[in-house]
Amino acid sequence: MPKLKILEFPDPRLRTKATPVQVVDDELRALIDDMFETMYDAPGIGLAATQVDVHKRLLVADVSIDKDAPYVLINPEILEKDGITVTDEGCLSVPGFYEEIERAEHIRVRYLDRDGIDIVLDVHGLLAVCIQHEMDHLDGKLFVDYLSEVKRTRIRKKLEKEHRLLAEGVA
Ligand code: QAP
Ligand code: CO
Repeated sequence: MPKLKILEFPDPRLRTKATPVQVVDDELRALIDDMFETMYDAPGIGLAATQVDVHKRLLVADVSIDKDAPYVLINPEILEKDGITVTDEGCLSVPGFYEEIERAEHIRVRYLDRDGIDIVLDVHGLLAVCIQHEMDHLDGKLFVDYLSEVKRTRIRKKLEKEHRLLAEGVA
């Protein structure tokens, strides 16, 4: 069983703007481990702390096939972006829905790793897309915000109905 519960759209807590991490300590590393367990269990390729109702600027990602390339980004900042790429994106907080989203193809990102070491990394492809998606979560933004209001409303109503049925004990 994963330790953490993932908030689902349209939960208003997903709109919280996360605050910077002040210290990278063992307590934070325990949260990071729980986030990886929750992400791998789902299974997913990225998870932001916001999605587990912890409003700190922290995300985890692993886009590898073998699930052996974990990334932890604490207080991430994008220094540079270029190019455009379109990806069929999903989100653990919007289960069952996938849409094509445009993002930068390449980013240079600065962050602290799980040891609190300052890193600058050039990333492209799916990992770059995933980091941008997860960084949006830290600002209370979801991929559905890039869609038309009609599409977003349709997704919201379907998930609200699912949540209602689950609460009633159906399904
Ligand atoms: C973000 O999303 C991402 O609907 C991470 O039923 C996704 O890990 C960035 C998932 C794609 C770029 C491309 C979604 C699992 C996982 C679902 C995820 C679902 C089960 C989403
Ligand atoms: Co997401």
